[in-house]
Amino acid sequence: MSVLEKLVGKFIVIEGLEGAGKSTAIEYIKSWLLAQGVTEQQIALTREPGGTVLAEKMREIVKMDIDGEQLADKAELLIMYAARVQLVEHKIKPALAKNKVVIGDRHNWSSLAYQGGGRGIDLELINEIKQVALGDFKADFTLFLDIEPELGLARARGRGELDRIERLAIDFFNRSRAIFQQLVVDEPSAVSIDASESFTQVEAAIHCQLDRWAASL
Ligand code: T5A
Repeated sequence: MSVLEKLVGKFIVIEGLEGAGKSTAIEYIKSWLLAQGVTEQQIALTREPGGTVLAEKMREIVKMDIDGEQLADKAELLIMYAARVQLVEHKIKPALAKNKVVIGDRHNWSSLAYQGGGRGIDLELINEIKQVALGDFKADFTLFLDIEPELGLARARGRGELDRIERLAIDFFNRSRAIFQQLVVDEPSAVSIDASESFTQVEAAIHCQLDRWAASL
């Protein structure tokens, strides 16, 4: 079977803190896929929360600030999963069934890191909700872009105003990062990339890890 045949129908996810360079990295993954012979039409991009009309509405809710009413932590968690089910059922699974390669800007790990590590919601509870929402559905390959929260937030700030989550204290992001770092150790089909490096170095590291993964398929 050729590399191209092995790649189709795969779900590749990029995870990491704010400003780690996930949107930028998606372009590197795309260029690597094109070099393997995957066509533009065979590539589907998604982002979380969001990616369908209804899931984008849910994204607006988690991003918005409302005077006098805070979004409860568990409400935030459940909205993340509601948006995720919507995306998986209406976009990701149908695309994979058509033998597309799906590149996800964030997926399940973000909930474990942010709502689990950051907000302090029990990870077992999150895994139970994940099981109800998605069953055993998971990424085929995860690239975790690891970055110091201070550097990531500085990059995100350079891009524009920070939103409700991005304005949280640095400790929140340190706790989230620790969960991401543990998840990547525990998951054989995941790798960590040093995202503090230059654009060129991050691109080379991503392409190298994708080559290794493809060779293992
Ligand atoms: N969330 C999400 C949860 O709490 N739980 C969940 O389950 C999920 C799914 C999503 C928010 O929701 C939270 C997490 C988030 O707070 P978002 O707008 O999608 O919000 O936020 P991010 O995914 O964090 O997107 P960002 O745009 O902030 O970060 P990216 O995509 O990682 O970074 P990118 O590529 O836009 O780069 C940021 C800046 O850095 C530069 C870029 O040019 C850009 O200006 N840059 C570099 N600069 C120097 N060197 C490099 N190597 C660089 N790479 C990029």
